[in-house]
Amino acid sequence: MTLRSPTSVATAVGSALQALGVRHVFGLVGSGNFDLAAASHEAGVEFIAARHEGAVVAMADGYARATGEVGVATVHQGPGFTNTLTSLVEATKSRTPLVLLAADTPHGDDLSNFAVDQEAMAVATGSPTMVLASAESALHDLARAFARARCDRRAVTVLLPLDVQAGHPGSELPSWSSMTPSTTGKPGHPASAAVSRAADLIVESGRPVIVAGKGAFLADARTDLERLAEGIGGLVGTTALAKGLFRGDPFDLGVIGGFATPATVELVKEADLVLAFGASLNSWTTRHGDLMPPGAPVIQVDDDVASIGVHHPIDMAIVGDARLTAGALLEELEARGHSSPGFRSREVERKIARRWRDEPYEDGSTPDHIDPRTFTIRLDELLPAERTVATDSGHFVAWPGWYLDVPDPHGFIFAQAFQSIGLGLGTAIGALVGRPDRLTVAAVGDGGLLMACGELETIGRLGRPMLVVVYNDAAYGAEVHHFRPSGSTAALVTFPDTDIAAVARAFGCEAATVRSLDDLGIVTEWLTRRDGPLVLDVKVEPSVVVPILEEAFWSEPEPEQAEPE
Ligand SMILES: Cc1ncc(C[n+]2csc(CCOP(=O)(O)OP(=O)(O)O)c2C)c(N)n1
Ligand SMILES: [Mg+2]
Repeated sequence: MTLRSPTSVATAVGSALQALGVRHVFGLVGSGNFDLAAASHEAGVEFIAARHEGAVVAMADGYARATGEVGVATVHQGPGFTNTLTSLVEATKSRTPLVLLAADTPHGDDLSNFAVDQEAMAVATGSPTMVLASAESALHDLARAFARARCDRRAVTVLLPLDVQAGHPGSELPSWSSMTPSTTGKPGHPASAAVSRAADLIVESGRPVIVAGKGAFLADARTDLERLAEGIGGLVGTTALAKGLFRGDPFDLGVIGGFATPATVELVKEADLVLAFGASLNSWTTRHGDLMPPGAPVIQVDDDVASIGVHHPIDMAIVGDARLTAGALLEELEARGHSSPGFRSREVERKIARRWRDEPYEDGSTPDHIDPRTFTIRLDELLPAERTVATDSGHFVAWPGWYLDVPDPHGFIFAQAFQSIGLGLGTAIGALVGRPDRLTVAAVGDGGLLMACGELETIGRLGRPMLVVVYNDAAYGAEVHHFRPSGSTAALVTFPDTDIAAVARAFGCEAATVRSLDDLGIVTEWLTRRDGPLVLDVKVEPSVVVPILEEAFWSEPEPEQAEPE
């Protein structure tokens, strides 16, 4: 069979990507997706080659999070596809708008080495899955996949069997395929009775707190939520996924949840009403419920009824878009003549102004290791405000979560719905490609870095300005700290130190080892030229442990994902 026909489905799909508005495709090419990738490249779509398919999908995921556009990935059939599974689950759980174009063995061919039931696997990840059934309908199905990804915010898998790819496409890309969704893809007007009941609770409250999640960010609700908060005297805060949403607001509590400052914890506990907008109130946001003010009613606003009351008990639900509901509530309260200073006082404003960097700590640095807090506080001062911070998973994540500010939620790529390590480097590369106007900072542990180490070659090859910060404790630190209290040996989760700077240099990156603040001169100097990637192998003092992890690990977390909608 040949796939080289200029009029094959493979080439038609590749060229159609340009017409669908795709600017970048992340991929790893084998014979099964070569023609598709080459055709898209020839059509003017930039192809970013990765070194592992797990990173291919992570890159498309990070790209979508950083830009708001659909991330597009392509892989070879069989092992090329199975290598994507972990990052595909992450994207699926996170409702990332993404299209994965995976080659597949021809219909009915079970004898190929590459044969495996890809459709069953894709379905098992939760990804809406389409198998291109015929050459006639191929472009129509492709358009449907993109519409679903874009408007419904889903990570869609499109399987392209080789026999269909070799056929002649029977139709053009349909004209509706360039449709753009309304802000959230849903009408989302709240019921007026619900708005009225919520207003009753708000009028009675003296210390309301608004928790905005990813749903509020996607609904573009910042201004309306701030106006509502001002009208009712409320404080505002976000989930981790909406970090940065209220940046600059004097009554912004910052992240409510695992990354919350002591002042935020104290103030949230004093609230007498919690209004959650597009936030599912999962166990990370509520710290297993500990953060929620006892006895205070909780109103949850979400345009997806399936998210209501899933993680935390609530007193009232409003099914509606976060922005429209905030506007409707404000209108109702204004009609009632309600306006209150509520929780807003000079004293509260002063308390809120206290960030993590203002909390005292005893510097644990030694001659060979730097205290990760000391390092990250200085890094935050050095970096430009226009930045994207993409993190991996692990014990270290608190340091960037606490100390690194971001300009808005597009600038914080926190792909933790599946809580996998090893995806952070890929999501950071996606953000780098999608938002070259911001400085991309990948914050990863040594364990996560080594899992995705081949992508250092991608970073070196791309040669674009990007900072990779490796919090290197020569251990799976999260596991060391997890099992320490039970007296278990750390031998299984500690390793000899790896010279990550040397590894990075071998892959074509500029790199430096950091053991003290004196070693950060290179960052200042590099920032003035930003002529390629810089990898920092930061030898962090392993005895500095995040207190919140102790709560997270030793208070039996619920078995659920870290996806605050
Ligand atoms: C794919 C995967 N494998 C294993 C784990 C379990 N795990 C969670 S954190 C962690 C250690 C991460 O080590 P590192 O990246 O060095 O960060 P650190 O915890 O040391 O700061 C491990 C193994 C996981 N979450 N995902
Ligand atoms: Mg580590």
